[in-house]
Amino acid sequence: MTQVDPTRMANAIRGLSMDAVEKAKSGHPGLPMGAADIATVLFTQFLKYDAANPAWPDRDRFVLSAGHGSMLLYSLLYLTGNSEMTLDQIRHFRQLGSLTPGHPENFHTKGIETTTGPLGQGIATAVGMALAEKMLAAEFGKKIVDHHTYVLVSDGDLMEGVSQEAISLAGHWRLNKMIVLYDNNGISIDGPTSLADSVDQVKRFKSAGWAAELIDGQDQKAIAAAIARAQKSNKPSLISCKTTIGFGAPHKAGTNKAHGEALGADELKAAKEKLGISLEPFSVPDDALKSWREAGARGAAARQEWEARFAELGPRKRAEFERRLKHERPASLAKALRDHKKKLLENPLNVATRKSSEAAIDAIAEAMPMEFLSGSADLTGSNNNKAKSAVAFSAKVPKGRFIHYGIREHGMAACLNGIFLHGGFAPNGATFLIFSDYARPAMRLAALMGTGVVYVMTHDSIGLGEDGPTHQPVEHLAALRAIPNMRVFRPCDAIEVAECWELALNRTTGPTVLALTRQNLPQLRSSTPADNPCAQGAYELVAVGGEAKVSLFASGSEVEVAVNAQKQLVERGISARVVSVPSLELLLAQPVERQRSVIGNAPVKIAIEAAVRWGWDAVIGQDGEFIGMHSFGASAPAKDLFKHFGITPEAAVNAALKRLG
Ligand SMILES: Cc1ncc(C[n+]2csc(CCOP(=O)(O)OP(=O)(O)O)c2C)c(N)n1
Repeated sequence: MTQVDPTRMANAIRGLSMDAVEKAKSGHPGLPMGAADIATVLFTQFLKYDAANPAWPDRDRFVLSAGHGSMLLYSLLYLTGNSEMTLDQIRHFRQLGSLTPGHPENFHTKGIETTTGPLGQGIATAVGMALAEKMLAAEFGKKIVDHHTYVLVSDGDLMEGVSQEAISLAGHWRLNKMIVLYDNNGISIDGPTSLADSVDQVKRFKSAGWAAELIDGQDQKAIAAAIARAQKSNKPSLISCKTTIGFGAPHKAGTNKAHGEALGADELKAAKEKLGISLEPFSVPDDALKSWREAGARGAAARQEWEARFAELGPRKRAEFERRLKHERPASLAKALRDHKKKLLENPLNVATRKSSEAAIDAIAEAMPMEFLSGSADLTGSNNNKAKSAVAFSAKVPKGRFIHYGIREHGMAACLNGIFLHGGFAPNGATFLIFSDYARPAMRLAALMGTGVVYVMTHDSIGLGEDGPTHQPVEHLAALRAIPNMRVFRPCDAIEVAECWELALNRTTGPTVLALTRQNLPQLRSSTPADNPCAQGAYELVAVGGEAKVSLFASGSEVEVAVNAQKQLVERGISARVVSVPSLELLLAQPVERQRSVIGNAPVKIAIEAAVRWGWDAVIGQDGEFIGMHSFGASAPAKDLFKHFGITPEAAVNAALKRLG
């Protein structure tokens, strides 16, 4: 190893970060300057990674939870020798098309583990990564899976509520290979954190079952000693590193002026002079760069040793590991669901879709027992997503494949992202649809990143009944459908449930919501075409010979309402058809021709959904009839509520008759 003063190594990060923010005239120099010593120690002495192979399976994960400090990460990628992260990319920080966007995007830049920026998400996602590591290590052995998850958090990360959910879970699960480095600079945007905070973070983490200590975060020896201690702990570890934001900037260091704007030419020059950095923009001394590159190549030997160990595995185990990490589904899954649907045709299941989902889950878990990973935010008995064969996961039972998340919807959703990003599992998490509100920030990130996670969201309308309007979603379907790359399925019966589960599990480029009922529903389908009719979002469930006068569109529990309305219309001599719409946004994403053929051109178009109208105009037109919710719900038995809010076959029939004159 080339011997270079480690402070000069850290200064390389500081110089690049200052210059990039200065050139972009936007960004956050304070965090990279303050946390440069932490990052230098971690990346040169501890982190197991190979810059030439950023996706090697047994690498340590590093998550920059405080995504606004992105220049820290970009500097590290460049310095350690990530082939795509050139100096030119750093010069184009925050510019269109560059690999250096404002906040780190894992789907955009190689070497970034997860997308961060919304504070708190990174640490919560990292818990999922550390959990996946523990589970996979128990299954495949420590020779194949044995890595740490390091996270750099800021004050803001630890103020966000989701961090509490995350650290509670990590402590409870004894995720001792998770090590959180806290950039404790006591400054946020408004000024000192004392304006709004007086939490003792060391005590807070200790009370959640972590090892925690406070150190001088500008002292590289102290940082190294603390990480070495953390690696030996049998608990997850917090290292609270007291740092100075904007370290080295003579006037702005230690103040909120260093947080989120360019330092300005004078301060930048003065900072560089103080730190002994060349005034030439974007320059790194040769010896420092050489030393950084050596650090980046340090892990190549570990990777090669891992590859040799991996090669010793039997061919079946090797293929299984590779398949799992690539998120490919086993052939047994398609067969299991085919058999399951066949059984449903023979013995129809007239139950709530949450119950028919449970039946589908039993079949799925049999086909992929170790990778299908369910969990619930304390509603297991209501969400029905625990397979009969599944055992509860715990610190002592790492092979368990059902996770009790406690009442932590947000932490659960972030954890699902981390599990998926780590690889090896097809995770789903469950709660009531109404509480998607509590999970939404992580769900949005799932859609942005394209993580193939599944949300089992039961109690999906006023049909849940007595719990009343606090628990009855009305705007949630529309709100979730509005998220780009989020797939929302609201299946109408046991067959659609099986079809939607299949689509959800095979969708590994984005998340899927399964909105399921509490109340019983009849099995409406009498065939299971091989091409899975749910795949196009909507299909004709009840056809009519010739031209239809009325087209009825519905999702989920209201498909039954539409089917009954259709019967009544036909009895009155009015030709009517029913289109089941398990996924409105998927229908609207089909080619126009396909949409036209499904929507048809009946003079009267009626949509029925026990939710708000948003989105349906694209199917029924602005002048179409909508039978659904126009307000919050109410507390009463479900049957009374559907009548009270006018979501009945009679209401649909009356609307059609009125239109037809
Ligand atoms: C959920 C969320 N809320 C608000 C913001 C906007 N924001 C970005 S950084 C920040 C706080 C900065 O303080 P700190 O976390 O201590 O970072 P530092 O000042 O040390 O860079 C805020 C409020 C955000 N990114 N995410």
